Amino acid sequence: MRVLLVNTNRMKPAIAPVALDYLADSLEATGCDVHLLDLCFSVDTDADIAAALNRATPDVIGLTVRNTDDCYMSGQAFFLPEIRRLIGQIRAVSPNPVVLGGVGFSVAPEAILDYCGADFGVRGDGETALVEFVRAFEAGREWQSVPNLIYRDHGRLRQNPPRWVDLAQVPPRRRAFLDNPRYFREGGQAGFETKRGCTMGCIYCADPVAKGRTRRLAPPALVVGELSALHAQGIDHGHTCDSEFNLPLDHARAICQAIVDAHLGSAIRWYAYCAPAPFPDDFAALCRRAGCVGINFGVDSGSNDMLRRLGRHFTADDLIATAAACRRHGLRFMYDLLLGGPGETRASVRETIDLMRRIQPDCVGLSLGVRVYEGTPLARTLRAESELPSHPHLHGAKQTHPALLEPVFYLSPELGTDLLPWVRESVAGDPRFFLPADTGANPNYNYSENAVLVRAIANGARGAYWDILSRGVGR
Ligand code: B12
Repeated sequence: MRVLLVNTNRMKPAIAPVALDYLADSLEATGCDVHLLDLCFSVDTDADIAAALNRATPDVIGLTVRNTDDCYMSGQAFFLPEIRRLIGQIRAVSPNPVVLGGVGFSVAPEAILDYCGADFGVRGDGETALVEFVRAFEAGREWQSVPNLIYRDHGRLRQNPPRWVDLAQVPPRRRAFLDNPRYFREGGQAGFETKRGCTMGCIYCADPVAKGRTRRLAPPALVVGELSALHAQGIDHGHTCDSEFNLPLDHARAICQAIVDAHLGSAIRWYAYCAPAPFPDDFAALCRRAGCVGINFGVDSGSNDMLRRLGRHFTADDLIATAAACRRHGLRFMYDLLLGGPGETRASVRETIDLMRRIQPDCVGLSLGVRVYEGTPLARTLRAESELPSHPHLHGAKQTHPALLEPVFYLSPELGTDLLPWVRESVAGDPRFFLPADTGANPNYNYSENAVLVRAIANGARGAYWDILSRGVGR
């Protein structure tokens, strides 16, 4: 069977769709002939679609939808209309099934499938599901046995029960399907994954919705093999693709130790998303020995009251201790804020900004307004208060799909109006704070179409985007 895998993410700097490397490995291991259409670098998407379909004559066409939108209140880029249009172009050339998958897709899979007019969808892990879908399609079998599959049955959408992939059973990750060297040249880093799933209860987060709550841990040898494969292609800067690398801590330790044992710690510099706790001192030391050079901590707030409301499991004291551990072991670190959630006031924002000024992380990413995603506790609470999407405290798209597809953001009414000038003033020109693009001198904390980053990477900058921006490269 011939399968065409299509990358639909065209944001710049270019981020490789890691998923397609993984899916290609699994499909090829079962004898499929797999082709790539990477629209990220395309200058004429319609011509490239026609050419790829004519060349590959695929039996199945799979599109990855990593991002439905940029998840940033002052940006509000919404990608699904373009993906719907691309599917229209595909249909004009090929009658064969179009399958959607990806983390963005998996947040609201049925609604997105319907919106985009695709034939099938896979929610969550794709390795087994896509292989089994292709087999079922080839054999003309029914769809019921294909895990995670969404399909139409007599005009109604049905979703098969999920089956999580056992990451000890996937083939070695060769990282050879995509043009990873080009992504490295133009995107400055390569993603790699150490686990899936999140058990935390943060009220706004779409990760448990898209990835499930069951943790699937990648064996350390799989991760080391993947990093070696990237390194052999000249790629020496990486970024984890997990929700929070240090949860569970034992697994993160095992990954770091395996990287050290494989002598990759001095060859590769990598960055991770982490939770602010647990982050013990010896773990910080081990991370550094394993080649980790920087961490983006999902902090959200410096107010204990807000942390509790957001469903976070740590306190402001943890932020102080974690910062000290990073400093002691030479890790650069960023604290990521999510301001404006339920209960946020100007006093709690002030408290947070003051704490950041005291702690002095290398930089502070400031997002204002909380993207409300279908399936999250926040969406449920807001729905109980008022009909969605017409809830009075939702901002953004004037009209949005009932499944909240177009970007909408919650902003606490207690914050009042004219917020951005006030935030800018509170930050008082401190260049460590990354703000929305329209706020002037500070670095723009939206990595979608970020021209400063694109330029810096073209000039040789490598690493996590916050690190590149905070070093002032390209400014
Ligand atoms: C790591 C990461 C980053 C890193 C990337 C590092 C790197 N070099 O890869 C950085 C920091 C750069 C980043 C930036 C951004 N990110 Co980001 N990122 C992630 C994260 C944590 C991992 C993505 C990933 O690669 N996962 C690993 C792969 C293997 O998983 P996967 O794509 O889900 O694929 C699996 C399945 O979905 C399925 N599958 C995938 N495709 C297909 C296709 C088919 C046909 C099938 C059948 C199955 C299938 O199979 C795969 C294997 O099982 C996700 C959240 C998450 N936990 O996934 C957010 C996430 C993707 N990011 C998000 C956003 C918004 C952004 C930004 C736009 C933020 C901003 N405004 O700046 C930018 C965009 C950057 C860009 N230029 O593209 C959102 C997207 C939300 C949405 N609904 O659109 C996410 C989901 C986080 C969130 N919950 O809000 N990000």
